[in-house]
Amino acid sequence: MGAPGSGKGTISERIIKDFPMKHLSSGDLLRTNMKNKTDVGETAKRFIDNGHLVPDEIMTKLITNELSNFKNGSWLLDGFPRTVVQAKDLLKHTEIDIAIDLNVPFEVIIERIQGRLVHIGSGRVYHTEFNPPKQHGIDDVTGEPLIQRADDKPETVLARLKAYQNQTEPVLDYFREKKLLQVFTGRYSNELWPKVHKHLSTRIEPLQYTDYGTG
Ligand code: G5P
Ligand code: MG
Repeated sequence: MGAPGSGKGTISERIIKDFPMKHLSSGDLLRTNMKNKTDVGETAKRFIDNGHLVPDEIMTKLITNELSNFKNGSWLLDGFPRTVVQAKDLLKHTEIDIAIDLNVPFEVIIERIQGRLVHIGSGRVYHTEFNPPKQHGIDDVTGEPLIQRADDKPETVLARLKAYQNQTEPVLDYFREKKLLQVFTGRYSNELWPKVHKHLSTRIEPLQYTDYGTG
């Protein structure tokens, strides 16, 4: 859990490097569908481009379908659930052990999102200063071009933050009541990372600990 730009993708990449887990990002899945012009992608685009959430029934179907491929082993959901309806549907479908919330101030987020570059094929995220690619505008792994997300325009970011406050913050209370929620507060992913690693290690044996410093 975490607002747009709070670092869910960044921390997720670190988690799957250090823990034996699979990563499923609802946003990456939607962007792949948009790129491939599937029916889901075409419908989702209308909502995403305006900074609105995609309707619950589409999202729940999409994610629970994908989760059925992850029957064995541990997995990490990034960006789902985003409404209380989605959270209830998820728990009807499966159990979860931990909900992590990255609580980063909105003013930090707005500044960060302006510098984001993404590789659509893999979902890898970069930042012009915080995490620059080795070669400007090029993905380190595939050599393919990086893009700025269409929904990272300032006015769309504001709509996304509003959707987060109205529709997603109540999910935090839902998980808190179920005693699943752990909140990590800070301004930098490097500051949150060791705490997230430690907390996850209480439930799943890490493969290693990668140190990114603290600044
Ligand atoms: P997404 O794709 O899930 P958002 O809006 O939730 O999109 P987003 O924007 O992907 O979240 P993030 O993953 O939380 O952000 O953050 P990130 O990409 O790791 O970090 C943001 C930037 O900051 C990057 O450039 C990163 O390098 C940099 N950064 C990270 N840490 C630091 C730091 O410490 N310092 C600095 N300087 N920079 C840093 O969803 C997109 C849309 O899909 C739909 C919605 O329309 C949504 O708006 N959608 C759903 N709709 C309904 N239900 C769902 N469940 C949905 N899921 C997606
Ligand atoms: Mg993301």
